[in-house]
Amino acid sequence: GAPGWGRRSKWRCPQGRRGAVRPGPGGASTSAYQVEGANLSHGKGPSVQDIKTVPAGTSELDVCADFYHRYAEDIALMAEMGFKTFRFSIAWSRVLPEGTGRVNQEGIDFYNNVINECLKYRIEPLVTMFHFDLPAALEKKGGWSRRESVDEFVEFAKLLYTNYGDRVKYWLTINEQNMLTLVGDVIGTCNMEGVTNKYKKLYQENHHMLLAQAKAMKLLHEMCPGAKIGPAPNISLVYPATCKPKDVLAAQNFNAIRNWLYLDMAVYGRYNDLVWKFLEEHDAIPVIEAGDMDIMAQAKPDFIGFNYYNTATVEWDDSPVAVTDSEKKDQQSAGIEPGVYKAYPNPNLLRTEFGWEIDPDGFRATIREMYSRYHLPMIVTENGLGAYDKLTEDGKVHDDYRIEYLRKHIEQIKLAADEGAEMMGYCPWSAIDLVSTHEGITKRYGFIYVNRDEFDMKDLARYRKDSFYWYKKVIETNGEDLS
Ligand code: BGP
Repeated sequence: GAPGWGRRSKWRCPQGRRGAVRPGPGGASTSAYQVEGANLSHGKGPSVQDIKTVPAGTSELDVCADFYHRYAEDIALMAEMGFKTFRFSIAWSRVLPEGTGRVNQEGIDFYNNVINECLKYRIEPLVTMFHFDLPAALEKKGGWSRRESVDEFVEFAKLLYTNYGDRVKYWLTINEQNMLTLVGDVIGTCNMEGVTNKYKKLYQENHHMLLAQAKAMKLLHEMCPGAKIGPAPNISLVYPATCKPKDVLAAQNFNAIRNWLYLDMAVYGRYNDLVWKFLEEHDAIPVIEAGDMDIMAQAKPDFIGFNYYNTATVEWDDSPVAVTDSEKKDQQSAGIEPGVYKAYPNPNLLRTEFGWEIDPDGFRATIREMYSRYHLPMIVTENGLGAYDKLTEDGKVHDDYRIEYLRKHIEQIKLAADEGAEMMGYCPWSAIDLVSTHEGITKRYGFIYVNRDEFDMKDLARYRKDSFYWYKKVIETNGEDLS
């Protein structure tokens, strides 16, 4: 076979730094608003997640997994699994209740405690600065659509580097900025009241986020030499539905809009050409001030963090541009971007209980494509299976389906690493059960079961799932033993 194929897989440690995130599987992820609870107490201001109407049949965010009070117990369990890395996010409105200005010391102390607890076990904290939870006070002023949002994010970043930069060496800027732009309505971050051109609003917000990210990356390098930072988009390769040339063009269109826009900007500081054309056609070119593009060209990520759950498949689309609101709605729910692409259910893939396509080979294809475009070390910041786990009478959770999902995905990263991709690590979603973005806490992802139902908080006790013991062994053997 080709050179490299069939060699014993290895995970490469970028630049061989001392004290770097140790390569290989060995961590997992959470986000503040989904795991912490205590969302309106201990001095925390509301975020956009706390002012949204939660989807029918799903729980509020006041308890979640109660990580705010049980972080020490939870991190001890992560240490028992052998975690090398724990990815968590900082709730902006816990440290800055109004988004800017006044600091909530209790919030600062909470994350100090979380970080110190990780370090006690030699777990490397990998901190996401912003995971879907813009302070509500800023949203009320217009959120990311205002130019001021760039400076507000930089102020927040500076506060984090000042307080935690002595111990946190790995940072992620914005979780799934691409999903905020594409499906903000599902995540609960999208306010379209009175908006006539949604693209104009969304891509202006996007421009501000890109600029804020660039400034935050630059600031970290100035304030904390040696610390590493990267973006954390959700990257999934888009397949053409068939080998019809027009389907390939549609796949290129959606790849650009869904994936490359975000990484081309973060890595090369340039707008993707296909997206630029798309924005022109929709009268949605963002306002770009003098100097913006220079800042974005200068700021460089040290690595790419990315979330991967599944690939996407599209076909060519000839639909006419929708005129009425109901036509627009219909097109949106059918996954149609008129004249650009149309979603296509991939008949070759199995699905989870929640209807998500499962595609381990696509994981490898995605990694290959990213590495050939960007040549930066990569860390998987999310990947995992949401399911209705059941706790047995004797306190067990037999989640063999999750083990199988993770095994198949780890196999593919090992192959990708063997082909040359620099993989820094693997942090699946989620370390512990937490509230899903829109499907409640009964859609579970964790290695650790949290004993509560959607509305009955029970005792919130922690139980080790079968996947807990399995992952412990995977970490111990650095991904060699996946049985
Ligand atoms: C990602 C988000 C996470 C997480 C995960 C699972 O998009 O970054 O916050 O929730 O998806 O999605 P869901 O909770 O919808 O099942």
